[in-house]
Amino acid sequence: MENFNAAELAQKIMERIRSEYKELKTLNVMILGKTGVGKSTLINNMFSQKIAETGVGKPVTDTIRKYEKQDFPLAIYDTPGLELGGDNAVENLLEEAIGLIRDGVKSGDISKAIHCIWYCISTPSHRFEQSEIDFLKRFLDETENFCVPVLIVMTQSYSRRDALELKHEIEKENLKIVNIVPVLAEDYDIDEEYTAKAFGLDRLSEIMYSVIPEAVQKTFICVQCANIELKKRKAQAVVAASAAVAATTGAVPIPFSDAALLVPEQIGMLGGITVVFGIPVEKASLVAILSSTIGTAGTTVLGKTVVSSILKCIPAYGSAIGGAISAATAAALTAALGEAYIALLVRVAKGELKPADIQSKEGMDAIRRLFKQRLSLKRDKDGMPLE
Ligand SMILES: Nc1nc2c(ncn2[C@@H]2O[C@H](COP(=O)(O)OP(=O)(O)OP(=O)(O)O)[C@@H](O)[C@H]2O)c(=O)[nH]1
Ligand SMILES: [Mg+2]
Repeated sequence: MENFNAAELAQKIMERIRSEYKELKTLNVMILGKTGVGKSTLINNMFSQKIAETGVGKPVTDTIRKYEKQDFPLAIYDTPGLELGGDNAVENLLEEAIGLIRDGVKSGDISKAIHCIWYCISTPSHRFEQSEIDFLKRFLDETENFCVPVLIVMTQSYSRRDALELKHEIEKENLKIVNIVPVLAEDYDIDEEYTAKAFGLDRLSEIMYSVIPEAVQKTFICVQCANIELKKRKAQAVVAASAAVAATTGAVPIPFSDAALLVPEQIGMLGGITVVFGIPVEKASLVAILSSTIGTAGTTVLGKTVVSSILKCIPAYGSAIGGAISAATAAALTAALGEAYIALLVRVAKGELKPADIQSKEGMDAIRRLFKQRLSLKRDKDGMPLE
């Protein structure tokens, strides 16, 4: 039997993470809107890497700039400094934006296509100006055949009442768009005493997820940081799938000595969850996580002693009968590990814990506690919690 230890396992998970990242198709988002409406602010608060903060981006055309970061599967096509005054710039932008969308579709390559377009209108402007309506109508008419979803994002919506009024006004135009989403990307200080809280990015995320091509949905979940629930949901699906496979593996009760059969599935699961969260996790953190849960360095993960010591404290699973763990136990162990890891990464995603702190005593105690708590839940035969 292969004798895994935490360091080896962590290495395998790191490799898995790298290969999963490589497989992600780049998500391409185009963002249109007049200068100062908050396009850059929106981008920087929607995605986990501050892609539009540094540098000026690469000019793709006269009016369009492309922002991307190495090893981050996202490209933003931004239109900074745009004034919609009915001059040449508008004509240029229309032509260039439409050309870019057309070329992407024609290439037949999903990585080159534009997958979603945000048209930003600033709520405090109070008006949906005629020049903007004309621009948008032409743009929508000429891109209709390419079937790229267009969302209107109402930025800087610190007054919800104004946002609602403007939203009604936009709705009257019956534009061929997917949705109109009011947002406030960052908290806004109205005066010394009153601050309007950021809102709406989670909803924008949810809507965007539902309209982009399936081939880039996984990428979107990874790169967006505005909707942690979305990440959690996707990660839970990874856990459910892995637990189900573990249950099959254990359908014939697994002798302790063969419990490592579960390991490939658990490597895939931990790698998959890491990519969903899009958080840079170090190898040392993975070692800490594995050591605090299913095994310590040098011992066989899920080996006899580990399994029996884990199971001793869970009456529901009894002592592993006849020196073997059952299918349900295999599924439960796998699910508990996955769920504990998700709970930990949620804390990191919310900024309650730094990625580097996973290796600290606090991080290790947290994951141990989470794992134990998850193990104590009653579960069905596929490892899913009953309550
Ligand atoms: N507090 C707060 N400020 C915002 C928000 N959105 C935009 N701003 C502010 O509005 C100003 C313009 O925002 P940008 O994001 O630079 O606008 P832009 O559309 O990228 O502008 P250009 O790049 O010139 O086209 C900045 O001072 C932002 O800080 C928001 O949601 N909250
Ligand atoms: Mg900008």
